[in-house]
Amino acid sequence: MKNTTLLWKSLVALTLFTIVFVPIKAYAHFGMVIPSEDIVEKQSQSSLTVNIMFAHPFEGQSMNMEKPELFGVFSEGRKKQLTPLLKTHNLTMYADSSPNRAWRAYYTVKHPGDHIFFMEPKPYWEPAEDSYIVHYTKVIVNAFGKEDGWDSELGLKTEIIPLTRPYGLYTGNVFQGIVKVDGKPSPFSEVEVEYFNQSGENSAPKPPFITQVVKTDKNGVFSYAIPKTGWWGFAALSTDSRTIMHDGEPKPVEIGAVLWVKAEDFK
Ligand SMILES: [Cu+2]
Repeated sequence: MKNTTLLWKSLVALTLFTIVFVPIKAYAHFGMVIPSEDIVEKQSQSSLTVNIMFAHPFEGQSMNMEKPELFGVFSEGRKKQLTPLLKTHNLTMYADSSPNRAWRAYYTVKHPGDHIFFMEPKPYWEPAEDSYIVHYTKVIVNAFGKEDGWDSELGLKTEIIPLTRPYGLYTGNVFQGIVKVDGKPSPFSEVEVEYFNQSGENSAPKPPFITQVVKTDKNGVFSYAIPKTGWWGFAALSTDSRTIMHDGEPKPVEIGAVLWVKAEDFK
């Protein structure tokens, strides 16, 4: 009798242990806006291909993405709508078994200065998180030697404003940004950091290496030292005050302020 009780207790304990310790961390999603060049020096580089996708950048998987709500560029102090330039694009990342819908725009940079490309996607329903996801995504392209405007605030719902110039970064540089939600600094909030593992040549020694996590300080500022050459994405996550109905139920909306920067090694 006693033994049976003990057996049951062990079974219950084992079950609880399994439930509690099953990994709950889903892959990190990132809105992505990746231009063919982040520093345009000459006319021959000025026709940019800008790829827009929603993906797991390290693990090489993409999601089907609806046409973004808004795509544009901010330069010379003004925002220009580029949504009509968007074309669908079949994207197969290295771990995708079949292509997924992504977007692409061709844009020619005509004048010197910083160009901030920004994208607001349609809410993406993620069953695994029982939540919608909206990643307001930015990338900055510098043109023809004029460094002016990269630290401008566009007034997005949530936004990372770089404190470090977001181009011409060496591998190993510390990158800093301030996270804002509704125009106010967002203290002690989580920023996920991920490497765009384009070729799939890189692998993580253990799962926590895939998505790096830092938090903002009391002023909404985060810092990250970039360990490898290539594109790096920063996604500052929070929950929107609005909900969106899904199958007759209001569901939370994860909003992300995403910024992509490129680091390079010494030549
Ligand atoms: Cu996903």
